Amino acid sequence: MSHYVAIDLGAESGRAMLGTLAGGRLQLEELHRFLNEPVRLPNGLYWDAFRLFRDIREGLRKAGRERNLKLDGIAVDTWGVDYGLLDANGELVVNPRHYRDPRNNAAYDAALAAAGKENIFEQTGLQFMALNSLYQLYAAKLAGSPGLRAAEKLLFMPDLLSYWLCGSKKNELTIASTSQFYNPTLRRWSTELLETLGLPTHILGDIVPPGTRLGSLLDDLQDTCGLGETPVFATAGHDTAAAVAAVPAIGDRPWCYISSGTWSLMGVEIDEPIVTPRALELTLTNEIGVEGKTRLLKNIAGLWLVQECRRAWLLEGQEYSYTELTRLAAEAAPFAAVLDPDQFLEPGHMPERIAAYCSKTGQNVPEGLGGFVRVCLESLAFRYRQVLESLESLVGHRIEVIHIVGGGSKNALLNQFVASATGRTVIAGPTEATAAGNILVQAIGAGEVKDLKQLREVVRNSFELETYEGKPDPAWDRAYERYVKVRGS
Ligand code: LFR
Repeated sequence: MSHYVAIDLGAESGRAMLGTLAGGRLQLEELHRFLNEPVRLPNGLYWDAFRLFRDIREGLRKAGRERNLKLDGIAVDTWGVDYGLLDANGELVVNPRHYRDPRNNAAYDAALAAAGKENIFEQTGLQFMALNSLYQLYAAKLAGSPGLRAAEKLLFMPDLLSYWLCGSKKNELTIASTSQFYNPTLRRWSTELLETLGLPTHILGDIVPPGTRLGSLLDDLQDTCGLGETPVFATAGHDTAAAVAAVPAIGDRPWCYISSGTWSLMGVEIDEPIVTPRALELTLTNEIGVEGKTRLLKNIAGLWLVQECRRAWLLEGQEYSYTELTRLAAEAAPFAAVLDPDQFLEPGHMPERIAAYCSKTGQNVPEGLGGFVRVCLESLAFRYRQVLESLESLVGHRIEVIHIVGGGSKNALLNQFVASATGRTVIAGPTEATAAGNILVQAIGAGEVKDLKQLREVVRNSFELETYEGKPDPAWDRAYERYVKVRGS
């Protein structure tokens, strides 16, 4: 029997998850859960990196001191794109900014003007989002950041937290591939692109594949946490890559995945990136996965809309859990309005913005909290159908099965909507795909699990899955046409 800890950080919360692997089955248990709250300062929106590290240490302390465990590995995964900069002494000279920091928008326009959209896509194969690390770095340059000038090393969030755990400064491949300065075709940093934009290239480090042992937990952490010598691994450091690794796919029916949480990441797993004008037109992205696979996918705004509605209602003193909100949505009238979820990426005033969008597009404003949530969930399902069609047109075959993994796969109403909107088979679960992927990639690194295929076998043996059969449904088809009109194709 072996024990691993996955540190899994999402945009709303983080967890230390204990994974116990025995007889080809994985059992997960939450050791410590904590909030991940961004900090708004006069000059921008940041992550509280030190606070996160303190909570990581607390999770490890629970494993060591409270549970008396000996761990076979620890690894960190986080959301993508954000990074910290270190000077030559390893001091943090630029604290990680939050990817929703508004200063990225201007830098995005300026970078596209300077380097050219086609050129950027040819070199990186990545979808265009102002939050990508490339535009964050460019924003720092445009602001004349002294931290950027002093920087000797760029570490993405999982790299940075792993450095604080074990002292090794490496760039893990899956997270590096979300930056938009990694070239997935040549499989190396796109230094040419950084040079075109006058950005430093010496801050980029060695890229290591997921499953690499980075080092051992530092002595003082061993002491505080009551752990002995413990390997620290680079797992699939990008949470989406970890989740995709843990998709319980089997058989010959072509499948796609939706990693569902704050974001919905919808895509397919393929052997080589597709960096063609058509991929650019569809704004699909080629990120790298476990075993060097390509995650051809699309970012969709996801449950963020519901999270932000909930937060707004909470500020008004109306407190509802996600389960209650989903129940209200199930009771609300169908197809009250349709919206493009990707128009709502910025934080704040979500219900008001949704209402304004509905009025502007000549639709009725949804009624009640349930009405708003239902519109968000139905619109997500429409967007999934649209992205499914894009993926199919690019890979050139029909996709039969949609695997929904991650926290969002608990939402049975949304799962049913997806089956109805697409007419495909939906398989939901595991909800803990990211933590499972994190741990099982460590197990590959430790030589306990052989490869991605075996990893998926372990996942299938370990978690219950729910299946929803989709049948053609004229009411959904009509509503989808309305959605396409409102959104524009
Ligand atoms: C999901 C995710 C997405 C990435 C977004 C921002 O948690 O990692 O894959 O595009 O967060 O980093």
